[in-house]
Amino acid sequence: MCSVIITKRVLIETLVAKLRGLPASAFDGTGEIRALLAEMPVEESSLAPYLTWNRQHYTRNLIDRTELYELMAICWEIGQASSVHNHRDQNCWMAAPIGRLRVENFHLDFQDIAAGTCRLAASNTVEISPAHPCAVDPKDPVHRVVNPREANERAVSLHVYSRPFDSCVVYSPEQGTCGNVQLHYNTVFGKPVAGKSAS
Ligand code: 2CO
Ligand code: FE2
Repeated sequence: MCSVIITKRVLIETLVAKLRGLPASAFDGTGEIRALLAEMPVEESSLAPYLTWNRQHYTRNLIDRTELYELMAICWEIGQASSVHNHRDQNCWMAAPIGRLRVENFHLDFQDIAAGTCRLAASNTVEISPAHPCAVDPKDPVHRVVNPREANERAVSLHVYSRPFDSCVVYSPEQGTCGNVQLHYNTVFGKPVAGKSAS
């Protein structure tokens, strides 16, 4: 006999209400929010106000932001990927309510941000799907996210960052270079941000 576990999907508003009700301590480790995202996969249609697409770059769409956390939907066209980057020592959880994404983790041997130099090597790879959210490892947080061309479908990931951050360090493993970059939203609470093209 085999059994299949089917988890009922929730509206994004339900996840937001749950996150807003959590104490600060819930965001300290990675276990609690990861379990929450696995228990509460989000219903695709409730994300409609937050889905914008750009052929040049993945889009960042803010859904909720408090002092403790920010929640965004990131929309990935087929084949799009992020740079290799960190999260400014903030915790991060990712779920993929639409499509499947590959998280490629890197181990940072050394970095000198002022000099713009670093050395890092690929470590492991994790797939995120509706049933399998993941947390970035706070001890080894450098990664990139890829919507593989072979998957041949758009993907949407939900990101919880605690606390919010608006810049990160981007690395080139091949060239051994790194530097700060500013992060921008394409939409905020469902409304386009001036100067950020999306469709
Ligand atoms: N951290 C990147 C961003 O916020 C997306 S890659 O997944 O964590 O733009
Ligand atoms: Fe990231």
